This record gives sequence, C-alpha cells and structure tokens, in this order.
Amino acid sequence: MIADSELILNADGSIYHLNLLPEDLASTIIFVGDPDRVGEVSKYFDRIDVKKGKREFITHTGVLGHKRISVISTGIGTDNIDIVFNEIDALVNIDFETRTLKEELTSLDIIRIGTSGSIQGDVKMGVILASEFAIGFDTLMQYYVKSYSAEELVIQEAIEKTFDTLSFTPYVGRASEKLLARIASDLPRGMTMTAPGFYGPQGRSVRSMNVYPDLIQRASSFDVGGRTITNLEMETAGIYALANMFGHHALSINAILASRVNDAFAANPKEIIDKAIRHVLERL
Ligand code: R1P
Repeated sequence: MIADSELILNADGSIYHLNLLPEDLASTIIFVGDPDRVGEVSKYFDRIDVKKGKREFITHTGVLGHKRISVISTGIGTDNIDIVFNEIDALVNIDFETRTLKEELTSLDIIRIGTSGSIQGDVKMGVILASEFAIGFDTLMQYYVKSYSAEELVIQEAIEKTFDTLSFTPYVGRASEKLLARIASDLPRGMTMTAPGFYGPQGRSVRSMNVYPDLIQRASSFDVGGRTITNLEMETAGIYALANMFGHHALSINAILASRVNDAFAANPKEIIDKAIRHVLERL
C-alpha cells in the first residue's frame, strides 16, 4: 500500500498538483508549456468535458472526432515534468481506493507541442521539428534509474566527450517510434538540447557571469554520425527519459520561434504555434 505522503490526494480524491481525478484524464495527452496554450489546443475539440487546474497545471479534456484527448500545461522546466509525469502515471496505473499498483498497466501517448530556438542555420524560424532524440543538461535523471539503448549509448558517449568541461553528466532520451511514424513522418527530425534554465543554462548573458559561455557553440558544432543538435528548449529530454522509465510513449514537436544562429525572433509566433497544434491534431 502506497503511503499518504508518497501519493498525496486532495480532499475530493484528486491528485495533489494536477487536481485531477482518474476519470478526468484521457489516454492521449498533449503537453504544452504555457497555460494559455491549453485553450489554443482545446478550441479545436468538438467538445470539452473537463476544465480543471491548479498553479501552472491547467487541463482540458475533450473529444475530437472519435478521440478523447487531454491537454495539460506543464509550465517551464523538467522539475515540473517530474511532477506532471509522476501524477499522470499514478492517475492511470495506481488504484486510488486501495493505493496499490493496478494489475493491468496503461501506456499513455504523450505529445508535447512546445516552442523552441534553433541552433543550426538550416533549421529556420517557422519550421515544425520533431525531436527524435533529446539531451538533458538538467539533473532530473540523476534521481531515477535510467536504461540506455545501444543507439542512445553512442550519443551519450559523444556528448560526454564534447561537453567534457561540465561538472555534471547530461543524459540522452529517444522519441517513441510509434508516435514518430504517426505524427512526424512528414516533419524534419532533430536532436533537442533540454536546458534547466533560459539564460545561463542556454548560454545567454544579459548581465550574468557564466561558467560555460561556450555551451551553444559546443552544442551547435556537435556531430555524432551525421546527427547534430538542432534546437534548444526546456522539457523534452525529461519527458523522453521518464516515458521510457514508466513505459509510456512520448514525442516532442517544436515550433521554432527563434534562431540563436541569426540572433532573431519570429515576427509571427502565434501562427507558427498554431501550425504545430493543427499538425498534431490532424494526425492523432
Ligand atoms: C521558455 O520560454 C519556455 O518556452 C519553451 C521552453 O521549453 C520553456 O518551457 O517551451 P514552451 O513554450 O512549451 O513553454
């Protein structure tokens, strides 16, 4: 039996941060970072049955065609991904009455629709890019057991060589093959760098003194067997690594709004994000 302090439920039986009951969640879930983006996705649903939230974690669950879909805002960063992932997994795989693991486990389909910056000249602003791999420059996976495929190990070793001045070890995650085929067969694919902050951890300095000022330069010149690091954001590697650990399927779709190569930001971010949303919803 899972203790009250391990699995915290609110007075109405909902899970602590997400404020959701098990029946509120669909098995196909879209993650967005920005809480305001939840409505930008659910406005395309035929019907919205659930609107709940707490803090930055807003959820709308509804139906599009024959498919039941939940869209959840995760806020910023893999520290929030830790909360959202553990809580959605508990919602489907733990019996809240008996506080025990269900005999039959559910595998969720999770698609992130996020915004991101390019670090390669050939990944232009306005592009919708699927993350085939993601490299986590955060410490989330130092707290969990992580298994590596042979393919991930090759990338992991190359990353450790390129980023040999870091005082911590980045980790590698991979997208679900099933979701790549269903949603990203007609999209460019890339390797995404997931950073634990927006400024220093992404090599920016407005007025800060950075320990790793050459982070982006090292990232953009990284190459393993012809694969390069294409873009930067703050959640994908955590999503991939935790999906793998829990046995869920995950894919991250990036609306490229900025270019760190050309020092530019898109004039029409809303249109680019809407293009990414429609792309995913049309293929679910
Ligand atoms: C930073 O501004 C935020 O934007 C990106 C980053 O990953 C980070 O969460 O994604 P979202 O637009 O999905 O939040």
